[in-house]
Amino acid sequence: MKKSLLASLTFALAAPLLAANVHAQAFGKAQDAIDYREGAFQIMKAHFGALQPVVKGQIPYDQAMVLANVEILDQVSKLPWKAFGPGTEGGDALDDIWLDEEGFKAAQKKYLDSLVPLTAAAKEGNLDKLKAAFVDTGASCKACHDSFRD
Ligand code: ASC
Repeated sequence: MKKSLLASLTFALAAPLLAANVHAQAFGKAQDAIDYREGAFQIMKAHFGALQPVVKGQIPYDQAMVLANVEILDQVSKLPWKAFGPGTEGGDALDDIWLDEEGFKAAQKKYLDSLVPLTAAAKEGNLDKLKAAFVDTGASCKACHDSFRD
């Protein structure tokens, strides 16, 4: 009993250090984290941007093309956030990301939530819904950039 309590306490104290260690392993240097998140954002930009001529009616609507882009956007959108760990300030990131963690989390959530109707519209093949969802996702990108990107 005493031994297991000690073990639990040791684990409770060590867990944050283990988590920090996992983070350090994922990104050996701060610049690796910056490169990783910027790479993810570039991919997101390319696949969100691919929808723009569709919603503007500049190219014919092609459901398979839209869905392929939205699915990549959806997957890659999971990636950049863990690369904003402590000590990874830099790039275009404003310090407010680390000073206002809750605000940054809320902005991430707003963006990720906006992908749900975007994905639904892409799957349904509904261009009107796609247009509306595209505007909402773009607004959430811009809102986060206005607050947290230089
Ligand atoms: C894009 C892109 C962004 C957003 C933003 C929307 O295509 O690269 O950062 O849309 O401009 O307002």
